[in-house]
Amino acid sequence: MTLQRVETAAFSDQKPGTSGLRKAVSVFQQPHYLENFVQSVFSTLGQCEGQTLIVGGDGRYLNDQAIQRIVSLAAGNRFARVLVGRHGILSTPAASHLIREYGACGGIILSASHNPGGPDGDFGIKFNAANGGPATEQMTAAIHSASLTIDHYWRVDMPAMSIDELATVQVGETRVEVIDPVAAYADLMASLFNFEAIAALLSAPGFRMRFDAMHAVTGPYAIEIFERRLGAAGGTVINAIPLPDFGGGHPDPNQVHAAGLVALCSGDDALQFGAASDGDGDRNMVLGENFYLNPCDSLAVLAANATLVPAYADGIAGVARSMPTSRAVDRVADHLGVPVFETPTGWKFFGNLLDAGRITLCGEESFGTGSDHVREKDGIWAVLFWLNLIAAREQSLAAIVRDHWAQYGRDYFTRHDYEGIDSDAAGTMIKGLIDVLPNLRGKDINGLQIIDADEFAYRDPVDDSLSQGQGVRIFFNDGGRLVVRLSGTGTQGATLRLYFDRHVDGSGRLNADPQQVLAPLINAAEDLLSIENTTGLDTPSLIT
Ligand code: VG1
Ligand code: CO
Repeated sequence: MTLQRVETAAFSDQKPGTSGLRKAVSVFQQPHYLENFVQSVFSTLGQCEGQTLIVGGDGRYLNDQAIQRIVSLAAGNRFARVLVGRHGILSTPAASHLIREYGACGGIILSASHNPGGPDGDFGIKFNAANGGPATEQMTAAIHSASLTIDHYWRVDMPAMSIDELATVQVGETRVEVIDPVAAYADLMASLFNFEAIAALLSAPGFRMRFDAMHAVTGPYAIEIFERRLGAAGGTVINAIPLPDFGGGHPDPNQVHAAGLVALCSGDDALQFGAASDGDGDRNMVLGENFYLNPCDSLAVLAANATLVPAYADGIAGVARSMPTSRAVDRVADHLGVPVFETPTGWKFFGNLLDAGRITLCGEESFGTGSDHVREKDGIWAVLFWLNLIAAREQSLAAIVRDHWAQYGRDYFTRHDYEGIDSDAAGTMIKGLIDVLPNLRGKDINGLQIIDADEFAYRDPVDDSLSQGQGVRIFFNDGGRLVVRLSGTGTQGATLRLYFDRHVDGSGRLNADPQQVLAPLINAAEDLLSIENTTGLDTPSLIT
């Protein structure tokens, strides 16, 4: 095995988005494309000698090959130790945990998360730093600038190694260990939740649940945790085998892409509990019997009930939510007398707050919830949290949420996505909106009045860094809010995201359809943005 210096030319399109570098598989198949980016990560880290690196992915197409190439690059950059998940598998939260557990300087997670996989789908590379969390904005910018000037990378010429059995192999100066991807994570979960109470719930007559792994990474984790350790009946975990193309599906746990699970939780024979996760295991959708739980409400209810879970029995230090997430959790924080932080979209913005002990729980409207147990959102963790609450409160999921609304009121929320639209048209629309922001205050639209409008900027209270241009917020006189931003995770054209929320207090209408309650705001958005004209779409591609 020899150390090689390989000459290369920079690519101009390796700027990471909201969550890593995400591109069509064909883009990653260009010679040197993957190597350039990974070397840019290692060069940004600086000193790799003597360090430990964690590597794994969600099992999608290219995962195996990419792991071989990353091991060879890690050896070329003289890492002391590389830990690889068996079969190349590591969920995003499990990788975050391993980085922390092994004192690694970081980890590479191969995933395009909820984007479809397969040869015609997407691939992605995320780098998480030593705290276990996504690289900060500053580090991401440094990686991008390294990718623009790279002219060589280092690798060790090695035969393909087997990653299907636990083993240790020496590659140059680097010890490569294939490890169990599930065990440490399952142990962590057992240390946080009341497994005895959850096991009793799962075996109680009249409680039936399914966990839909969507043929993505959580299958092996869910089988170990729900079926083996908690004793749920065989078959509780469905679509449990990770497949390179996710069985042709779209591993995004929402009402549209997990429609099969929604059907199982609907009707006369509905299950009492359903849950799903995404490609890389960091998202969650949780359903009750004939009851859809909005992720914004989920975060609020978890915060309000946290002390019922052993890990949070002493209370929570604070909470954070991404800006587009509804303000439901803010009401809980006020009630508890703990701080609430509003951050830009993307988990990287929670890391400093978690590291500094300023928050314990955080979440995003995009089916992401998490805590200080790792530095990523965590799908299975959220499901266990809910099961723990249902067991502790001896109430159904719907009853818990309805009690919550009765106390705090309900923050009706919906997100409308317009996918695959023309990037230039989308950019022009957003720019046009930003230009008129100063004139919007006081304007009447469709029976509503705008009381405030701004472009969201965030100053990190820990390191004082400033992140600007993080989406437009428009506040209305009925307490409603419209948020407008473009997605940073798509790979084709642009995706316009519109987020609507409005609070109704506890004595008001609590069980209405969010689309109806929010219709005045939705109509105001059409008036303000001429969405149909700009996007060419007369209805959203996706409504959550
Ligand atoms: C989306 C979500 C965001 C989430 C990100 C990564 O980003 O809106 O809340 O953090 O995906 O999630 P964007 O820029 O497309 O809106 V995942 O599960 O891809 O790691
Ligand atoms: Co994900």
